[in-house]
This record gives sequence, structure tokens and C-alpha cells, in this order.
Amino acid sequence: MELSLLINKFNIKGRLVALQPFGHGNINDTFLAIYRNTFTETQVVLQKVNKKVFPEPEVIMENMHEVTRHCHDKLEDDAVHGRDDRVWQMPRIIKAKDSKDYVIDDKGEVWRVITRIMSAHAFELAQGPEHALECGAALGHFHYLISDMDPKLIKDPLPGFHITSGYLKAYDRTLKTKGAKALIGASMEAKRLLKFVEERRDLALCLEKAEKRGELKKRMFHGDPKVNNIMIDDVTGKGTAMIDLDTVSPGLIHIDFGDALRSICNPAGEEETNLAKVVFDEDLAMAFCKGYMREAGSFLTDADREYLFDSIRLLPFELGLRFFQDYLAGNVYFKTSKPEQNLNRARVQFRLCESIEARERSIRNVLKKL
Ligand code: GN1
Ligand code: MG
Repeated sequence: MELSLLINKFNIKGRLVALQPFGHGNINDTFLAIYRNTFTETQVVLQKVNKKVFPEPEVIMENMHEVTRHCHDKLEDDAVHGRDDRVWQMPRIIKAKDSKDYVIDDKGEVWRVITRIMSAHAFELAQGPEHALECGAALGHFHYLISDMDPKLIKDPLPGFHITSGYLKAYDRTLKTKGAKALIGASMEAKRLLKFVEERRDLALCLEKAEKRGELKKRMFHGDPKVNNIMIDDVTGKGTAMIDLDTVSPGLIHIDFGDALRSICNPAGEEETNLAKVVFDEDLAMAFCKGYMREAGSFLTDADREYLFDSIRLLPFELGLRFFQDYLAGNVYFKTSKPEQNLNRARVQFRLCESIEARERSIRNVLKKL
């Protein structure tokens, strides 16, 4: 179905004047739509939820309904009581004309429309310590917002998401395939990455083991708090919203903490091809942690703090493993424009992991002072 006909099934006022691809997500297809009215303009985001990644796109929308309802109520209450130093925002679902939260097209694909957060941007890379601090504040505030949500309202959006032991199992299964064997046989770099994974199998289980021992407890987490999912107000320069709410569900907040840091403290970005440029920037990390603790520090336990370093080391390893496995499986999960792209993405994450390992003592010192 043509995109303009599809978006016409949603309840949006005005005349559609532009509909164009938007953002750099690796999973869903995203478009920006602009509508004109006599006195105003409305901008919305149209997205196709990726069925190959999310087994039940309808569940994603039910979850989003619950998350936004909970957070919007809390945001309004906080605003009425003047509890915040800024206006925190969150996208709203725009309903279809039949009052549903999504539209299913003739191919069975699930489409949704959400509001665009206006006068704010997300960046592809950290812009400096002030930006990193605001990213930390935005994630910390988001954790506060969802902290008292009933996890039972949420259905598992993506079974196995951020379960590192599961990714290792999938990787081991892939290694046995003909395709993976051929790719590894043909590339020195792939062999090097294989060795990198072998040397770190134990570390991959650190958070899962801590959870099993009861030291860490699942709470609500975001699941994908990378730098381009954190909106910064164009006028004030302050963090104003977390976007990409598809994976908000019960999980360890450590995953979010490590995932945000692996994204924000790598100023070269996920697609860098010159590994010499990939380093973990400790100034950005310190700034991020300061912002995060200001908003979320009060609900972290001593045990939570114990595992912060492990989470910073784990997440680039986990993402590198996911990229590497996808490369070996023939690029079936993450969107790619070049056949070697997932291999290179894995190289970047593993280099970042090494850079974190080399700075362990200094990073632990920073974390102790928080
Ligand atoms: C994917 O779609 P996007 O780019 O927001 C992935 C994240 C990864 C990220 C790496 C559901 O997120 O886990 O960290 O790519 N999301 C899913 O860029 O797998
Ligand atoms: Mg995402």
C-alpha cells in the first residue's frame, strides 16, 4: 500500500505536505510526515514495526500503550506540582481512524504513528560532556518514570533480548553452519574476533549470575538507550525525552546503564572503520554518570553500584557478539547496506570493550565517587 494512503488511515488533522524517510534505526522503517493547517503545522513519525525482529508487533503496541499511559500521568502530575527543573516529554500514540493504536496493511505489516517531539533533536554521536550529562539525566529520569510501573502490564516484547547467555548459544549454533565456517575460513579478522569472544565467555555471564544469586533484581528498563534515542531540547540544551519505547520491559537497569555508556562514550560511533579512533572516553562517561545519578542515584542499592563496571564492560561485548553472529548468519537481523557492515560493527564494539578493560581501574574509581 502506498505510504500516503496508509497514513491517511490515521487520525491526523491537516493536509499532508511531506512524507520522507527519517532517522537511522537498525530495526524498524521510520518516516516523518508533515501536515499543514491554517495556523499550525503537525509533525508525526510513521513507523513499520519489524516483524522479523518483534515476533508479535501487536504486543509492542499494547506495551507502548501501557508505558505511555503510565508515564504521561506521572509527567502531568509532576508538572502540576512543579517537581521538575524542566519539561520532560514523551511521544504519544496517534490513533487510527478506527480508534486502534495501529493499522495492519494488506501484507499484514503493523504500522503506527506517534507524535514527534518538537524543538528537540537526538544526535548520532555525543557532542561533549554537557551533552553526555544530559543523556545521563534523561535516562535516569526515564528510570524514575517507569520505576513504579506494574511489570505485569507488559508482555515480553522480544524473547531473549539482552540475555547474553542466549546470544552465546545462538552464536555457537551459527558457528556450526557451513556459511559461518566459510566466512571465518576466508577472513583473518573474523578469526581474530572469534578468539576475542572465546577469551571472554565468562564475563558474558556476570550480570545473569548476580541476578540468580539475588544480588540484582529486575526492574523496568528501556532496552535501547543509545545516544540517538535521547532527545535534547534545541532551546535549553537539556535532555527532554527518551524515544524508541519498543523494548521497555522488566530487565536489569544495568543493561541500560552499560548500553547508554557504550554508545555515548564512543565518539567515533558504531560505523567507524578506523579502529584507532575507537576509544572509551572517560570524560564523557563521568559526565553521563553525574547526570544519571542526579536523577536515579537515590534508588540504586549498594549491590547495584557493585555491578556498574561489569555492565559497562558487558554491553559492548554483547552488542559486538550480536553483530558478529548476525554477520556469520548472513545479516538477517540488523539492517545493512554492505555485506561486511556487521563484521565492522562487531570490530568497533570489541575494540571499545578492550578500551574499557584497559581503563578498568580508573573507571572503577570514577564509579566509586558517585
Ligand atoms: C538496534 O533499531 P535501533 O537502531 O534503535 C537494536 C539495539 C542495538 C542497536 C545498535 C531491538 O536498535 O539493541 O543496541 O540496534 N535493537 C533491537 O545500533 O535489537
Ligand atoms: Mg531500537
